[in-house]
Amino acid sequence: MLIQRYKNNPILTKNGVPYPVATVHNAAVVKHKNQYIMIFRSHKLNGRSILGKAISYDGFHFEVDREPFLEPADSGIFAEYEKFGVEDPRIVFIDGEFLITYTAYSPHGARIGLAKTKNFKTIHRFSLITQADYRNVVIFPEKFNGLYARLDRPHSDISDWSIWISYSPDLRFWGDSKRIISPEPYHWDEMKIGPGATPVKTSQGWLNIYHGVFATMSGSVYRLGVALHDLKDPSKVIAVGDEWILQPEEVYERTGYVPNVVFTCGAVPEEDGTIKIYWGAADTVMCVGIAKIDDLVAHCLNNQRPALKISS
Ligand code: M1P
Repeated sequence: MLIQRYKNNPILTKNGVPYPVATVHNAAVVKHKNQYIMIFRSHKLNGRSILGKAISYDGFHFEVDREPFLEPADSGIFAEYEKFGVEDPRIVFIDGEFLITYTAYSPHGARIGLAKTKNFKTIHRFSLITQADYRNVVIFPEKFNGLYARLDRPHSDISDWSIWISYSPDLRFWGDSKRIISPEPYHWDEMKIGPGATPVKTSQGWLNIYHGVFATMSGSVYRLGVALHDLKDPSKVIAVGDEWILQPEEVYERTGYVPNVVFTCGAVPEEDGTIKIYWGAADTVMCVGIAKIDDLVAHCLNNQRPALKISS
């Protein structure tokens, strides 16, 4: 098995949150100095989402702040586009600060907000960096030829729901967009795919842990897979692993608010060559598992499929 589930999963549930919430899921996690900082999504009891913060010293036991970390804005441009909630955060450390991308959900659709923090005590909303409808924006922790780069997943009624790349000189204006990985017909991710964790630098390429969705007669199944991107030009996909690396199997992944979902927004590489992969299970609780980075890279390289489907 590529990913060893932590024996005491789930690591965080609504019972660990000191304010009323129905779920704890789809969390970004980053390691900074000796702390693991988790920013997680929760449904409030009215069904709309907010973000909370939790801290850990071992990556497994998390203690949640007394108050939410980010709630929908109540004034200005962000208020208009966050009316239905803030969801699915990702964190990257670059240029001496943490960037948090999150879904800003409103009657106008799903957009991506970018907020900045230096210390996870104060947070500053910077810009809405997509129009509707986008989800799942992860920013690379390095620049390429002086430009920030991101992976994202636009929604479209015409094109399949694929992973795209875009670039920016200033984090506000993004362009040179290109579709680089598509869902594969009648594979585990044929319905849609989306970037998951912030890409992890390895000696053989950027490791992209993403989610893929398959529609069944009893609803969609969310699984995780991996792809490898060129270290100097991440728009070049070196390999996409043909098989998933994690699927819903445990009770806490198969039952809950949305059954049969494993969904990652963050992974933490460790100095010993392992990686802690965090995932929301059934949109209800948070889990973690450990993999070897080399195994995930080999999984991409040894059983590949084309990044873009042949017919597209
Ligand atoms: O319910 C499963 C997931 O559905 C959406 O993800 P996506 O649009 O990428 O398929 C999101 O609402 C996500 O938060 C949720 O976990």
